[in-house]
Amino acid sequence: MHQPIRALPTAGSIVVLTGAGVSVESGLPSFRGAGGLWEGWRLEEVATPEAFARQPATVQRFYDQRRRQLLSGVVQPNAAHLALAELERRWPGTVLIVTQNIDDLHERAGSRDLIHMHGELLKARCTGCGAVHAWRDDLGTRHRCASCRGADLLRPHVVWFGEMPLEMDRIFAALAACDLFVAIGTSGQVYPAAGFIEEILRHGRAHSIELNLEPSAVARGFAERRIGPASELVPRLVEELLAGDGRC
Ligand code: BJW
Ligand code: ZN
Repeated sequence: MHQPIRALPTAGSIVVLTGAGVSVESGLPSFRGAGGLWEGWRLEEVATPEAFARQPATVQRFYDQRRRQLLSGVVQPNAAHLALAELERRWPGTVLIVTQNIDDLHERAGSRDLIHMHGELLKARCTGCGAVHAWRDDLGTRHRCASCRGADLLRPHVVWFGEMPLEMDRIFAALAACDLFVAIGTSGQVYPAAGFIEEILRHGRAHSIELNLEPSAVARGFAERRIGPASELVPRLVEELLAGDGRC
């Protein structure tokens, strides 16, 4: 039923879904492994609009610390980010990366066709007028919007539980049309991303591969599962794809 990787069309279209696991080896912790708690809070207590309404200073501190860490200079793209950027440069078809991550490591590695479905840490959004601003400093609770100059808070431009992820129409169109779907370092516990493999199976045309340290919650849907660190598995997969042995 599934096409083996060697039967991919030479100029086929590839969709890559990435999760926190792709950035772990760059020094950014994942959400659900060890260290999944932040200052004793569960993620669901700091990543919801209700939490932001109740305790804006705490939620801002969570993101301010992560923004500082991202910009510290210590955190850099790893071999997995770099290999995906190389795939986009050299693959004769299309490579779309759909990341759930709010870091900018794919961009820094050189990826260009990229959707941040859960938003971006280096942007802030006005809760009044909705304007989105590039943002590299702490947000705290005292900054005001340069567009409307209103009294409403600026919030991180990220997607919290209960909010609609970004660019879903484009993502579903790409899933429907792709020849290969690869999921890297994501636990398969958060929807709608966890449901993308179902979408692939429903369309019945793409080969699918999961790369993870351990099988995700939705691993059984994938045609192939490869177990190991992203920094090793991703460069190996990219090499195989670019070698193109026996592709039609
Ligand atoms: C390695 C590795 C290495 C480690 N190499 N691998 C009941 C049932 C179904 C759904 C729902 C439900 N109740 C509520 C919902 C919906 C809800 C949801 O899914 N909740 C679940 C908890 C059940 N979803 C939503 O609310 C979403 N919106 C929504 O559904 O809107 C309606 C809609 C309907 C239909 C279509 C479209 C929309 C919004 C979800 C927003 C998630 N936001 C967060 C925070 C973002 C900002 C931030 O970063 O702070 O996004 S939560 C958090 O989880 C973050 C992540 O992007 C997301 C996914 O986590 P990820 O990336 O999978 O990380 P981990 O830590 O879980 O896993 C890491 C993996 O890496 C592990 O597997 C490791 O093994 C692996 N790994 N090291 C390779 N070196
Ligand atoms: Zn505004």
